[in-house]
Amino acid sequence: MKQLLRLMLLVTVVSVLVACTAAPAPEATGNVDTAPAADGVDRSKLAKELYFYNWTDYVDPQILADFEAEYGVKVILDTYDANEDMIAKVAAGGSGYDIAVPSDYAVQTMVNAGLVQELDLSLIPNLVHIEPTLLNKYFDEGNKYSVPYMYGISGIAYNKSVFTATPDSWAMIFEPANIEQYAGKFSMLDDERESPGAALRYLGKSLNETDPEALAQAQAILTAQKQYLAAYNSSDVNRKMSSGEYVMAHAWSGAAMQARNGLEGEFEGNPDIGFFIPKEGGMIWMDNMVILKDSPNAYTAHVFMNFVTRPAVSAQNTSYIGYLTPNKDAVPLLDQTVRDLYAEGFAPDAEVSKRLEWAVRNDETAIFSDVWTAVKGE
Ligand code: SPD
Repeated sequence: MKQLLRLMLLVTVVSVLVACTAAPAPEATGNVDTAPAADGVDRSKLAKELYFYNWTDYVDPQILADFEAEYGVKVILDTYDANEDMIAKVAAGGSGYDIAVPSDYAVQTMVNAGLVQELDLSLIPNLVHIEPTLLNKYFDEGNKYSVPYMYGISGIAYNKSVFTATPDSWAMIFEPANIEQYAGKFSMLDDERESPGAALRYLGKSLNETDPEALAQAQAILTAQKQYLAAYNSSDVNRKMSSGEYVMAHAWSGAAMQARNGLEGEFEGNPDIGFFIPKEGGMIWMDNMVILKDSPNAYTAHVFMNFVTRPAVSAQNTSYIGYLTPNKDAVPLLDQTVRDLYAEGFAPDAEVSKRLEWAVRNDETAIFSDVWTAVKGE
């Protein structure tokens, strides 16, 4: 009996020791000095690190440094260049990321696949600064899962010193007679919704068209174009346009803006770069912060989302990356250079807005993966 009691005592002592020395949980390991501060953030609940999975060239490093200075949380950034790549990595499980930034239709995909968690909107009061028409969008009514990060448009970036006439059509980048002479000097976005979508608009169709005949025509346009392309490229169009390696490119507005304006600390801008949305129309899209279902640091992720949605932070971030902020109270704070370039076509005016279309996701749109695989020959 005595031996049994001794054994039980030993087990209890060992358990207590293990509990005291075991690795701490991911969150609540950071700053344990204060209770909730005036800003409502409970520092004792913050993690030391936050894992942010975002698009390439899509955040000003300074705002990450500012977040760390204010909250003591280091943001570890990893990047991707396509929604589908990001989703595949997250879906595989154990990614370790806390926040990702899917585009509109990809938010729906992630919600349907159970990859994201519902937000506690009481922790994101800065949502009041978001332009109301960019909340409650079709891909996340009520913003139960996502907070708008940046939006943009997809068109053609071009070098004005090469093209003397002002271009206005997708023919510039699709018509064999126009592109032969620029073989190896232009690219299309490496994106299963963007490039087929551009070809569909060139054909006068919706970029969400899934009619097999229309898709076959779009596929034929892309296949005929392929031999002249330098690459399908979504990662460094900004650098290659800026350096002159490409003379034109299917591009996101912010990548074109970076080619024109430069990216501080990364590369110089090129004053000859222009950007336009073809008369046949193009895509408008919005990228949104979500917290992954298996995020180890969900409280800290909410605090980061609220920080990024402060008007001054969003304005600084937008002035650096050159996309469009959904934050209405950040707009008056943007750099004048960026606002001047918006007026030159790097943002849509009322007229251009009429020919923009959002990508939607439904049971039929999975066919775009097949079209894209066939075009790329993978
Ligand atoms: N380099 C940042 C790119 C952001 C692009 N957003 C995705 C648009 C998807 N149609």
